[in-house]
Amino acid sequence: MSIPSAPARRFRRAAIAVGAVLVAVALFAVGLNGRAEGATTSSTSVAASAPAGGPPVPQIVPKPVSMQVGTGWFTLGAQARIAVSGGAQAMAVAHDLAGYLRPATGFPLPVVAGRGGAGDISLAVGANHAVGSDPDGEGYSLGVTSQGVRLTAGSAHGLYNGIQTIRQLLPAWINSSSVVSVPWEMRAVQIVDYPRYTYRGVMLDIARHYEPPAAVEQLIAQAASYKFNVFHLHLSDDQGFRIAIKGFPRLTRIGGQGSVGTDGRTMDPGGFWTQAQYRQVVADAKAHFMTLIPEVDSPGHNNAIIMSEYNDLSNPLLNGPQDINCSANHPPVWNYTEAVGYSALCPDSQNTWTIMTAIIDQLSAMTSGPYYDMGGDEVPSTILSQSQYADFLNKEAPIVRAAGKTVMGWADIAGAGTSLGTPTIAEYWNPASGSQSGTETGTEAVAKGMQIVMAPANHTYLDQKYLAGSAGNVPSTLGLSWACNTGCDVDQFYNWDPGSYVNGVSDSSVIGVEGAMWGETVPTISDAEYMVFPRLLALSEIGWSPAAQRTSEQSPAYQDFIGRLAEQGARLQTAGVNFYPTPEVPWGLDLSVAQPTLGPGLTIGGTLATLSAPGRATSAVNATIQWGDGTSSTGTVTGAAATGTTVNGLYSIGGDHRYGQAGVYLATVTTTASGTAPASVSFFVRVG
Ligand code: TNX
Repeated sequence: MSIPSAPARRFRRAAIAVGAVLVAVALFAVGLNGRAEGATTSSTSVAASAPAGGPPVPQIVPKPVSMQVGTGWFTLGAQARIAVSGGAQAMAVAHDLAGYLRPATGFPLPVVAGRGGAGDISLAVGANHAVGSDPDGEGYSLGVTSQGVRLTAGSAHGLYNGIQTIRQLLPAWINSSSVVSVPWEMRAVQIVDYPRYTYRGVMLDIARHYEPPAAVEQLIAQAASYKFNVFHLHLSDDQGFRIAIKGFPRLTRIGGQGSVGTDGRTMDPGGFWTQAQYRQVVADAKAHFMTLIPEVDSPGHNNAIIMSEYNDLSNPLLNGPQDINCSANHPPVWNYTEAVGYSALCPDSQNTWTIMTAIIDQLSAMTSGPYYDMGGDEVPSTILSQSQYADFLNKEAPIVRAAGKTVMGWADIAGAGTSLGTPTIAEYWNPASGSQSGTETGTEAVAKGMQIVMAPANHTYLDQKYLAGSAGNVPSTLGLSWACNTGCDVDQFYNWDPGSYVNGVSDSSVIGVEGAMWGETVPTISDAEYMVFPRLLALSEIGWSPAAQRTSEQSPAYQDFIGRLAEQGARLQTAGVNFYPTPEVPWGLDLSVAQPTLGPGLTIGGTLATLSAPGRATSAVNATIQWGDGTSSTGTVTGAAATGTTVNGLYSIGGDHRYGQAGVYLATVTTTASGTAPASVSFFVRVG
């Protein structure tokens, strides 16, 4: 039998020893390359091995500050332990790591206190961590040798960031929720890593379309795996109010219903979270080392509040609440379109402040993080004069501060007449750059001593279409294009710099970046994922990695990035995350061994291997099976095709064969597709 020659990147071989029906199978240790890992005692015993050159160079997103790649590798084996020193929080991170690694490996990976030995993954807080500029203690040092993995950090958060890197050092199949047969090898590396920015956020709008807590937690988990540390939750807008507030049941009974496009709340019933659900999501975000920031937009973008409370005449807390309405319409009317800028709460209504104080106080009490977002965007002067607008925010900010939170809002809050105190965080969303008209909100925010989160819509808005034009709208049902009339694909999300985007707004004011997933056109979490991924990963790198020449599609930084991003395709697919397989990214092929069917007699068949091939139709992939007895045949490639709003699924590579005589054969499945390296996987078949 012949062993395929050394692989290109992504080329993998695994060996699987398959016991035929007539043979009692015990452990089947494979001597391929002198290395064999793992075996089970089931009738389809597995022993995975790997290419002679060891695992490929890791393709990590976001790019670490420094990574030295060695020549050897570490093999995570069935006996490995996760050893941890550093207290309860570090112990919790060790359990997180075990939780990430157990499903795909099937290994027990016990978490033990103390310093690990050979073959273990060791986590330690405090000890010798060689991290440089890291004021927030989020950095980590990670060493992989043939003897083991050692992760050290100054805090549990640093450890948590480090375990996300450990996941990416392992094969992409590590994200699978069921056991996968690949060699669990990690290339020898020395990594020192820490973030450029303090604030790395993702925002989700559950007001325009409701999302349940479980869906939001899915996004939190994905964002955390790319080292995001803020989850900004847009809870209220013109079309919906999504959180129960005691004393104001109509906010959710009336305001919680409906969504954009529901035309009178018939198509999409909307929904809201109970306070218990909100607390649970706050805790879940915290467990992922993400700070949850609640936003109830004000004084504009709140027709749902106005429609709920305008006629709340019997509420003992209110006194003639019809004076809350400063909208374009008197009385207010529902508007389920994507229109903006027509609603406003009145700053000089006592009822306004009774309602807003209840919202701010209750949300703040339930929120463990230090921020509360007042919104503050898009109130035309035809609705509220600038002085009324400023008056509103100047009244709201002290309520937020009294509730113990730092004020945050869209950068409009820096406009004339506002005096919100410090610290205040302004989120810059205007596409304008340099000193163009529209950048004033950024420079005004700096002038008022605010800290800035950079979220220019044409580089960070996750609801914008990937491609422009009617033919190119991918997909046609999702996305707006007001900020991206030439399209906002991965290149647009990557090629900009938060610290020099607006003249006068430099890294001395910028605390980070945020990607905003607005919900007008996005009814389901699957659709949201399609819009969020993969371009959120560009923001992950902008927020985390050191400044680079991120200027154009030709720049070395971008070329390096999309090569690493390509590797994330299989990780997203195995994690079950939907994404847009943009043609900008050179997606590859990645294979793992599946569970073939044996017998009757000397036959093998069924699914031999599982293939990740993002963005390629089954017809664009060729599969060949060398059965190990000198014969070969064409494999079938089957699986779920892409739709306008979903990525294609993982594919199954099938084939059937009858061996001429009993024996042990090394079979190899090879897949090829144009423009990318082939992928192969090998497995032993014992028949007869
Ligand atoms: C602008 S920018 C908005 C949102 C919309 C979004 C759609 C800003 C603070 N507000 O209300 O949902 O554009 O892209």
